[in-house]
Amino acid sequence: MKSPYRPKVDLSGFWKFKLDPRDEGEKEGWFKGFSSNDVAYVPSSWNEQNPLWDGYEGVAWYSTRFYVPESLEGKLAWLIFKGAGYYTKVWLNGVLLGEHEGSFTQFKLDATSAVRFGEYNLLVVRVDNRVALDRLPPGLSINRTAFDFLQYGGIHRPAYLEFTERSYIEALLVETDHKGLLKAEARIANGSGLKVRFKLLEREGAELLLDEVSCNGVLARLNRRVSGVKPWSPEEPNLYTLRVELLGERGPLDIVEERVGFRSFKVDKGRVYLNEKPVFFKGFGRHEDFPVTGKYVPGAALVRDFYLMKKLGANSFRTSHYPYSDEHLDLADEMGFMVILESTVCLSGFTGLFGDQAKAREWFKDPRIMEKAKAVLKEMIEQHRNRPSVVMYSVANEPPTDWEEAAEFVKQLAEYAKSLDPTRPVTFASHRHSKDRALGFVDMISLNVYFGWYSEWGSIEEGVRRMLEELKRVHEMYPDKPVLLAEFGADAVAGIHWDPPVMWSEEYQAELLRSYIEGVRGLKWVAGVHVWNFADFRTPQSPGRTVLNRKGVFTRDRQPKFAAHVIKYLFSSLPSWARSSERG
Ligand code: ADA
Repeated sequence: MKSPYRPKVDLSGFWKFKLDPRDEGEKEGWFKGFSSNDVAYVPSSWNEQNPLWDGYEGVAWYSTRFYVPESLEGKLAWLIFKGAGYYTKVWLNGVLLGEHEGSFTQFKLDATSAVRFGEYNLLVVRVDNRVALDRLPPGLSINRTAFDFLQYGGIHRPAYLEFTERSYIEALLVETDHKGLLKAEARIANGSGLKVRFKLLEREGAELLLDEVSCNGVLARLNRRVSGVKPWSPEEPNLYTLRVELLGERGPLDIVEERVGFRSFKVDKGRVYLNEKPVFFKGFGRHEDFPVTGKYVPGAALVRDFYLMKKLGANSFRTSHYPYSDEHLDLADEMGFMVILESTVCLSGFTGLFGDQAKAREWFKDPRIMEKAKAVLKEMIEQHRNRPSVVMYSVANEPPTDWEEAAEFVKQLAEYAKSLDPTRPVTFASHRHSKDRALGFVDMISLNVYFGWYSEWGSIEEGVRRMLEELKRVHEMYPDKPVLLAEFGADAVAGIHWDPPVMWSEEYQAELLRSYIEGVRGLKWVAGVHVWNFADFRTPQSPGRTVLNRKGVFTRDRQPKFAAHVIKYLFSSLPSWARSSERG
C-alpha cells in the first residue's frame, strides 16, 4: 500500500553516528542526543562506510534533526522504518516511541504525542546488530552463524515520517485472479459513518471501475469481476492501480494506492500453474548485498540486476534468506518476476553451533522462538501479500528437518502462513532431501543440492549422478509434489580459468551449472531451477570463504563470470511454460 497523497518528511541523508561497544548509551541518556564527529548515511548499513566499522558487532547510535511545518499541526504523525537492525529502539525528542526486532520487515511508530510542529525535532535511533541464538536467523557471533551471509548493522532501508487525518486507511488487502476477480478490503481507523471509493485505473489512467461503499466503522469491502483486464505474467507484467479514497464531507480525508496484477497461481498434482498454465521457474537465489551500502541495494543497482536477470532469460527468484525491500519487489511486479518470498528462519549451519545436540533440538520447542518466527512471517505477509509477483512463501531455509522437533517447527510455520494467506502455496528449502521429515507439510518441495562441490570434490559427473538419484528418491516419496532445484552451484573466483575445469575456476562453476540443468531437463515433476547465486556477496569470515561467497554468476559489482553466459544460453533453451509431453 502506497500513500502518495500523505504529507511526508524524508529522513534520508547524513546522520550523526556513534559506536557504543560497551552498550552504555542508554544509561547515559544518549537518547536525548549525543556528541559525535562521525557520520553515517541512511539508508545503508554502517559496515563498509568506514573500515573501522566493517566487522563491528554491537550497539550503535544514529541521530538526525528534521523540521515539521506548522501547517501539519493536528494530524497524526507516523514514523516508518522500511528496514533497520537487527534490533532497533527509537526516541523522538527524548520520548521512546517503540522498538522492533528484525532487519527485513517494515515497522511504523506513532509519533503524534512527541512530534513538534513548526520547529526542529531530534530523532535518535539505537541499533543493535549482535548475533544471538534467540534471534532470527540465529548464531553465536558475527563469524559463528547459522547463516552464510554477513549480519550487517544499520538503518539499511529508507525511513520517513508521514501524516494522516484522525480518520485514515490503516491497511488494504487485495485478492485477484487472472479472469478479472478483484476483491479488496480496506481497514479504516475512525471510519464510522464514512464512505470509501474504490477506483481501478489502467496504467495510462483510464478508469475501469468506480465503486463507493459504506465503511462499517472498520472495514470497507469490494468484490467485483472486471472485464477486459490483461493477466499479469513474467512475459506481460500488466499492472493496474487500485486507488482507495476515504471520503469526508469536504472531499477525501485519505487516499492510498496499490498496484495490482490479475493473476492466478497454484500447485496441483505435481505441477505449478500460473494463470492455469504449467510454469517452469528459471532464476536465482539472490541476496541484498552491494559494495559500501551493504544490505541496501541502491535503486540503480537493482535496475541493473533486473535487466541482467531479464537478459539471462530468468523469470523468477527466491528472496534468500529474508524478505527483500519494497523497491526490490516493486521491480519484480513491474518487470515480471515470480517471487518465492522467504522469511528469516535460515538455519544452514545451525547444528554446528551446538556442542550438545539436545540443546539444539530444544531450540525448536522454545515458544519464544516460535513466536518470533511467526511475528516476522506475519509482518512479511502483511507487507507484501498484495503483490502479483509474490507467488509462494518459503517459511525456512535449511532447517535440520531430519529431526522431529525441527519438522514440527516447520509444520507449524507452514500452517501459520496458510492461516494468514490461504491464497498462496508454501514451501521451505531443504538440504536434508529424502531424509527430510517436513517435505509432506508443504505444497512444493525445494531442494538445495551441492553434490560436486561440498562432496564429490572435482567430480561434476558424480555430483550430477548423486543429485538425480536424490531428486528421484524424493519424487518417489512425494509423486504429487513438484520439486524445485532451489539451490545449486559452485564458488568461482572471477579471473581464475583452468582447463580442464577445476574447483574455484570459472569453468568448473559453469560446467557444474550446465550439467545440473541438463540433468533435470525435461523431468516434468521438476518445477524449475534456481542457480545459487545471482551475484557474489559478503559472508562471515571462515576458512571456506574468501571474504565473499563466490557462487555468484556475477561478481559483487555485477560483472559477468563465464557462467553468466552459459546460463543465458541454457535459460533461453529451457521452456518458461512447461509442456505436458515431457519425460516422466
Ligand atoms: C546453502 C545456503 C546458502 C549458501 C549456500 C552455499 O545452501 O542456503 O545460504 O550458504 O549453501 O553457498 O553453500
